[in-house]
Amino acid sequence: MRSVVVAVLVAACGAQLGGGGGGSDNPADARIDSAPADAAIDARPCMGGDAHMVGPQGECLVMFTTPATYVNAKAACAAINAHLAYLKDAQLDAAAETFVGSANTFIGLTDRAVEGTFVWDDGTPIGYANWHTGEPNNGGSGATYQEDCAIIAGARVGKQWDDRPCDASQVPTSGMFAYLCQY
Ligand SMILES: [Ca+2]
Ligand SMILES: [Ca+2]
Repeated sequence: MRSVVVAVLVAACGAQLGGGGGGSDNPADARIDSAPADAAIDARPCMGGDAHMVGPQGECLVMFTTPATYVNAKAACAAINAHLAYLKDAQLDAAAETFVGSANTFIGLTDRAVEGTFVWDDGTPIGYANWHTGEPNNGGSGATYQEDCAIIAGARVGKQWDDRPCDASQVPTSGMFAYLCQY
């Protein structure tokens, strides 16, 4: 049974890669090899949220505009078998920043584990980054609170990323934002 599932996955992946032409098959193979047997390539249609769009690599980005804490936003993404967005390249980041408009929007990037070291929620160290000038600043000098969760700063001129409080426990007027899920 398992070999049948893998064969289907390989076939589906081959079909996806077919349009690109000439690319190496190795990354896709590695993904299949390391995936749990039941982790099918996500063939769901892109849907849900207050708005959704298909990203440059076929990702589905799902926008929720009702402000939530980072923890609740992360849980809400998990509830639709998604995760807070990982904007690991400029192409996806640009698409996401346009998509969220002027809303300050949580993505799946924090330095909650080690202050000053931002990692994506899947444990990947930050590579591509698009911080707003002066960010991340953990609230700036003299701040009496922590900023450990990254947002697309939709409300700032030029947007880009900013670290903000993960919830409203330390700053009642901050810490709850719209959020962007991805699958
Ligand atoms: Ca921080
Ligand atoms: Ca900041």
